[in-house]
Formats: sequence, structure tokens, C-alpha cells
Amino acid sequence: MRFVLLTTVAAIGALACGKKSDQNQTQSAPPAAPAAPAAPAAATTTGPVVEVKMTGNGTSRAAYEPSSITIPVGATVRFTNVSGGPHNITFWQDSLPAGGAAAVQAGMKNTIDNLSGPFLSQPNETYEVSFANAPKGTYKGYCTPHLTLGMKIAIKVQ
Ligand SMILES: [Cu+2]
Repeated sequence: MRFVLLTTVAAIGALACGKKSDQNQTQSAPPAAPAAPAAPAAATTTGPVVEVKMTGNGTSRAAYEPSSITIPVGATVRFTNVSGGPHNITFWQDSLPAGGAAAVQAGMKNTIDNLSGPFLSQPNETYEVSFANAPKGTYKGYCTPHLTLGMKIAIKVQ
């Protein structure tokens, strides 16, 4: 019995060694890290908070509700993943008023790309965009996974 056990252990050891060398050969491409959780909501909040829901049915329909809002200078827009996620908010840089891109980028945490917020996949997960120091004008954005479904928003700062 002991001999069998030792043999088994040795075999497992050999397998483990083989597996380890395989891992070493492919280690140049580490697995993607899981998405970082959104920063605490309070970190970026400035001014009054305006709520926007991110909705959808997961296949054919996705939308911001409302899809058009007007906010005062310095407000924060809080996006909440209600259904049909993952959702995010990405701004069209060429839609923004002069100086708007830098201001909004500064008001976005954990961006995955220029002017592009992280994906919200958890129910009721929120993401805030601070419009502190944002010049007046209309800021047009879209949800990266659902642009083809027309998930767009216009945020007018006045
Ligand atoms: Cu979406």
C-alpha cells in the first residue's frame, strides 16, 4: 500500500513538473487580471448628483434612461447598472466643447481608455463622472458594448 502511494506521489510529481515547464514556456502571456472594482463613489463626487440608469434586455435593447440630461456646471452624473449589462460610458472626444475632454477625463476614475469608463457588470454597480471644471456645452457619449444598439447619451452642461 505504501509503495503504491509513493508511486502515485512520484507520478503526480512528474506530472506537476511537466506542467510547470509548460507554464514556464507560456508565461509570456499572463492571464488578464479581473476588472478592478469601481472606486468608492464618494471619491469623485462633486456638486449635485444627477442619476442615469443603464438598462437593457441583454440582447436587442440597451439604453441610458434618460438619454438626454441637462446639468449645472460642477455636477456629477452617477450611472447605475440596472439591467442588460455590462455597460459603460465613453465620450466622443470630437463632440466635446473646447477644454471639455481634459475636464471630463479628470473626472473619470479607473478609465479603460481615453474618456472611456470601466464596464459595470454587477447589479446596481455605479460609476460617477464629475463635471467639475467642465466648460458649458453638450457632451455626447455612448456605451461601448451597446453602441450598435444605439445606447447613447447627451449631457448638456449649462
Ligand atoms: Cu450598455
